Amino acid sequence: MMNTLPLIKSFLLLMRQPYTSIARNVYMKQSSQVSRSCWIQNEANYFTSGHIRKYCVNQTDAIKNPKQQKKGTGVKILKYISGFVGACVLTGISLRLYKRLKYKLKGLEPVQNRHYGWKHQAYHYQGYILPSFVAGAIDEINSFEVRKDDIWIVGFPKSGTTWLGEIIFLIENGVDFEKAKSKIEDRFPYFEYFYPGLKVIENTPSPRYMKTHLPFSLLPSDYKEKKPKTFYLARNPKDTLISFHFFLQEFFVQSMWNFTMSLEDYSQLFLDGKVHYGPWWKHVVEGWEKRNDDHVFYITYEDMKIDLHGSIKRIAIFLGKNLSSEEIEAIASHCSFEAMRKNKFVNYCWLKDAGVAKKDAHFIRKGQIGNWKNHLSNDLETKLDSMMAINLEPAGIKFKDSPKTD
Ligand code: PPS
Repeated sequence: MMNTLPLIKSFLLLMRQPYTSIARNVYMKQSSQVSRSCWIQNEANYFTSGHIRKYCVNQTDAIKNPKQQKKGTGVKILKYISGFVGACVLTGISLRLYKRLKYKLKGLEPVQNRHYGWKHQAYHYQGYILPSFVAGAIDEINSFEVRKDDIWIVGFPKSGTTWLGEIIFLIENGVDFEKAKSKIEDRFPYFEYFYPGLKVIENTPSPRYMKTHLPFSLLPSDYKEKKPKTFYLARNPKDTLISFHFFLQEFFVQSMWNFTMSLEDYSQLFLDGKVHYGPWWKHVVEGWEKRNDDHVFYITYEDMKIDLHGSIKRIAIFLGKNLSSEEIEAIASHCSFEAMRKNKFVNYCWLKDAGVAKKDAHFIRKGQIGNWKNHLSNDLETKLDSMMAINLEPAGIKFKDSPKTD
């Protein structure tokens, strides 16, 4: 060991600070107390830096006083821990800032709203509010390869997209109910959702069916060129709002976003255009403006509710299929509210089994026109009417009322 001493010393001189303490510890373990003490004194002469000198003197004291040494080790451990924690915090902050900058460059601005909390952020993007999982996939969405023979449903959340999806799927698949015996999210996926995901949809053989809650202006850039057959589905805002509020309260609550907002607060958020995929009116006006495009079929929840058979027939004609009255009847009966509510392939009951939704929740909940009348105050009703008067009337958009009220 004695032969290696000069080597260690030269090494220490060369490397100065970072490796000093490591080499010192190796040495300390292997030499006697006296020689250690002498060596440390010598070493103090070598190192002129104030920091090292202080360290060496401390070490000498520590040898003389083992209690002090123990205390010193404790302080050292604390220093390492606080250094580690500090580094983690700094890394976290840097990553957050990096993400923010990256998003900013893409035109995504986080929504400053206490209701969204820090876990479940929403982002402003080209005039809309997007949930964070959509914001995170914005590049993949933009570059998604659309095919001419795709069939799309575009509609604000809770407009009846699952219902319309089941109708289209049956029309497209020869009214074969056996083919409809698998989960709807696999047969008619939610385009921008993380299940099954854009990659899976991209690799699905044609014809592909997909539904999206994105407005027309945010569809993949390829969409405008390919012009696949698209259904735009709209629903009156009052029922949409009530349905959305129930959905957020009863589904996905435990895992993602502990949604506790009152209907009053949520309605205000809706009126401010700040719910996910909002502003609702902007979304609907965009859909309405496309209604005369050859590849677009504009339909409302109310149309389907008031005349399901007639709606199925019109949908089939748009898809280029000629259905017999028996086939229309069979689809209407399979897609009635009662039948769909019981159908495990479309009612998302597996979300309850997975513990994601409340046990007594129903995705296919009321299925009515005018259910809002049981929930909205007069004040909110007036505010929603005025929102429609300002934003929909100039475009000439109207929603049919319920033939019978609750
Ligand atoms: S989501 O989460 O955005 O995909 O929801 P979406 O499927 O678009 O809309 C859900 C609402 O559609 C109602 N629904 C039906 N109504 C009548 N008949 C049938 N067959 C039907 N299927 C679904 C569903 O009940 C939701 O509306 P509310 O008002 O909550 O009942």
